[in-house]
Amino acid sequence: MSYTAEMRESIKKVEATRPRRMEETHRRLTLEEQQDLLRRFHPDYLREGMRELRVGPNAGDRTPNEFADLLEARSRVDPRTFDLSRVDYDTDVLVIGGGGAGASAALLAQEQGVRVLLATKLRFGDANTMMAQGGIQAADRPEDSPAIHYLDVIGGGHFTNIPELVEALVMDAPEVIRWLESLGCMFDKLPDGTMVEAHGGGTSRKRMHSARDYTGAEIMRTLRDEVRSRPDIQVLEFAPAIELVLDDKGQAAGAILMNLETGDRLLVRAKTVVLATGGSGRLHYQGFPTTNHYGATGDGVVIAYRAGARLAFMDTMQYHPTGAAYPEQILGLLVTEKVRGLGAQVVNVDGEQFVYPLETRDVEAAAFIRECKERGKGVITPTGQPGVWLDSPMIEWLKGPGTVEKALPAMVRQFKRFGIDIAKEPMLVYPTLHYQNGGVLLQTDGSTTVPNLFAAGEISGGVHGRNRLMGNSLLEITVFGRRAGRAAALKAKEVKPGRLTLEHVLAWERQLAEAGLNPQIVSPLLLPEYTRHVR
Ligand code: MEZ
Repeated sequence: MSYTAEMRESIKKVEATRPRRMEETHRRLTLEEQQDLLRRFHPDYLREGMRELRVGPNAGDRTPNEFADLLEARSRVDPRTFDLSRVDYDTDVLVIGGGGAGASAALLAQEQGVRVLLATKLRFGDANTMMAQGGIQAADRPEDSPAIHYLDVIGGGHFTNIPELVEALVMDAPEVIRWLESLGCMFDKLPDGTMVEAHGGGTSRKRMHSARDYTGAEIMRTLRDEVRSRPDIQVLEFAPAIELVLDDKGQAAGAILMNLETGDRLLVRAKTVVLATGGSGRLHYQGFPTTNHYGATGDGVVIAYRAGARLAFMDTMQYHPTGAAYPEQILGLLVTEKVRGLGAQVVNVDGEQFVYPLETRDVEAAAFIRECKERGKGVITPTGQPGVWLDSPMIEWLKGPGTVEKALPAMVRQFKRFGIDIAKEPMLVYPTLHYQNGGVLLQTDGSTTVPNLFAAGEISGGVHGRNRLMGNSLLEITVFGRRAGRAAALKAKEVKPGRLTLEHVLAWERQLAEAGLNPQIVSPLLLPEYTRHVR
């Protein structure tokens, strides 16, 4: 397929300015300029994109319309007729979610000697973890420290993050890297055995550990293999949770799962529950494409909210600046930030740099949108999609021939299928929905505001504040997955379970009615509309 004639004309300009640009870096924006850019161009600030919740613990808070509709929908379960006396599975810790956070939680829970059941909507490993590319942050070099990492995270989140959660994140990070290595994770290393570490947007030190540009896949492979090798962790695939079950003391006490093939309901009784169902990119806020896997429909947040869990930062989503804008077949797929970390600049239709390449993601994305929408300096594809150039051939000039193939094999293949050689030609990119900054409010041990309900990973809110830095999601899933798994297991040893009940679902129906709502849709969504075949 390759590029059209018009795009090739623009690429000539990119090539013409490259020698000059090699000598110059775009200046960084001041704080005032960043704030102005965000207010005017970041999708979070579009008023019509969000609405206030009318029921539940966060009534009055704003969240994207699509998420609000699901949070305020009806249950898939009829609480009047569901038979809670017929228990299909009995366990100590129920982990819901088969990505990196769920796997980490299951491992640490099992190490406490309790029974663990991990239930997941699709296959074990079908998760955003698998699709994370560029790396995982950890301050483990002499010139770095968790304190510096902390400052970067807080700065990246525009000083809105919950400080204790950030402290937990950065303090556990070096240990998490050692743990992953001990389980067999193969990080990139120099010939002398030291880790290759790079910059990401908003980092003041090189601390991004990677496995080429399939870091998430390598971490997920490692964690999944480890779970599979421990026979006392039971794994149930194609069994999404559709409702939490509480007991008559108001404690989380299990969940109702759905057999995705038959539609049958399965009741799991548990002493504690860890929710690790990931994000919600497949809700396509404001019509954005997404980097997320098909199951990212916000299910865990929905069922936690109905059970009374408080949410935080639900009005902020992350739009990754570099989603593929061309060819259309890969629209919205991730082009890793590592490309910019390796030195590639971002340029407009005339081949001019218009933003520092490693501003924090929200600022970078807003700058791309301004360049295309306000300044008219984007490149327009045959389907009308705007984009800007990510000048990947610069990496070969800066770091030597062959670097692109060596450091970015997944990217090379993603574009080669369409006749584009990213070592020689730039990639066309535009912001894509990547990550849910907010979610279920956590304590540092992963506990939530519902007794015996824990959460970890992208489902949670608070650690990143209003903007997450690259490489802190693979870190978050492992740090908080481990913490939640351990805490849930310890709690399970002392829990005195009560009688199972779905009273909270009845109470939810009453709240909807009192607010004058009569929603016709049911939630959780489970899969996006365009894959709809579930009962
Ligand atoms: O943390 C991320 O979101 C990540 C590593 C993405 C990327 O650009 O590669």
